[in-house]
Amino acid sequence: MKQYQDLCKHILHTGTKKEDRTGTGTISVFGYQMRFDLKEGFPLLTTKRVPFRLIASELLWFIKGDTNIRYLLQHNNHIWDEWPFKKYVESEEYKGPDMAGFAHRAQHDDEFRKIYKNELDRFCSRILEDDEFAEKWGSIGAAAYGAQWRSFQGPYGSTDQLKDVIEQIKTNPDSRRHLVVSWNANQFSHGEALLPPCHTLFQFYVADGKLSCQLYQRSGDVFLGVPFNIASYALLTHLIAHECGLEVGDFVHTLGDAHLYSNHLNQVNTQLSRDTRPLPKLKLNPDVKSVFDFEMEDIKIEGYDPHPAIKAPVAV
Ligand code: DHF
Ligand code: TMP
Repeated sequence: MKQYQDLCKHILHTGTKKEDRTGTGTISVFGYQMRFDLKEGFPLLTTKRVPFRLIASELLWFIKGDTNIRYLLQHNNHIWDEWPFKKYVESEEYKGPDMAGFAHRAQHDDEFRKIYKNELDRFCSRILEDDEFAEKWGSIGAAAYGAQWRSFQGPYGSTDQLKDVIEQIKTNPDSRRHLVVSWNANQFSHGEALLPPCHTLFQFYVADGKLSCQLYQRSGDVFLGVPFNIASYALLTHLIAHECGLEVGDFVHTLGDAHLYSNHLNQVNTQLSRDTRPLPKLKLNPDVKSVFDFEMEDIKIEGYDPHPAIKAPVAV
């Protein structure tokens, strides 16, 4: 995927050093757009292995309207653990060893890392086993994606944006209003979200029997989050096209603050030194008709032959 390599190079060559909320430091640019023709293959990076299984289970979690990490843990998906964990260890209810600044400390202090991993494991086990604990501490916030897509709250009640947009694509394909918005300014300004949504808005477009999608992402962690986000929206576009009897068109990815964290630069350079390989193909179970009925076993990726995975710490 040359588009992604070009984005990394663009940030390295033209980006500005910028501090950030997590205290890690970034190189950043403002405003960037990539376009992927989904007919040319499924846009999963080949210059490092990206765990598609985690992307698919996260997307099914959003589609279900779920915001509790219990579903992810049941699918052995740990990409969201740190944020509910942070809320828990900063609360009155937490009585264990001090976890202040755990993400930074775990990177530099081996002794601490063991204690932290142990606490995080215990947290995850309790989310899985204890309903009350999961209810109280497992949520990534009532203003998170799943809730915004399926039950957007407003003065007129709740709106199922995803269901509505699919219905509109079927019945009124030429509409210029096929939008889903996750940015509920009112809700998170009142402390509802642990992380205000990064992918803030997406729009569909139908022409020549093909479904295209554009995402506006306000903030993009180009090494860790963005490869997931590209594949996730590509998969969503495929699922909706499948239900609506359309072919897939383009995925257009527009980024606001597109950044490389200062502790991801070696990893990015390794990635840039590798050749891109042919893209894999997505195979959906033809017997499943509705976006809302897909399960993990109905979604397969074929012909994925990437370079090895590259580890990097996530900024919390
Ligand atoms: N915060 C930050 N700073 N960056 C993010 O990308 C991010 N993404 C979130 C939540 N908060 C975030 C949700 N999505 C990973 C990928 C996506 C993601 C969260 C984490 C990640 O760590 N990916 C690893 C593999 C992880 C694993 O195998 O469990 C990777 O190498 O791609
Ligand atoms: P921010 O809220 O301060 O912008 O921090 C969010 C960080 O998470 C930022 O580095 C972007 C990154 N991110 C992604 O890149 N993709 C995602 O899907 C999510 C949830 C976060």
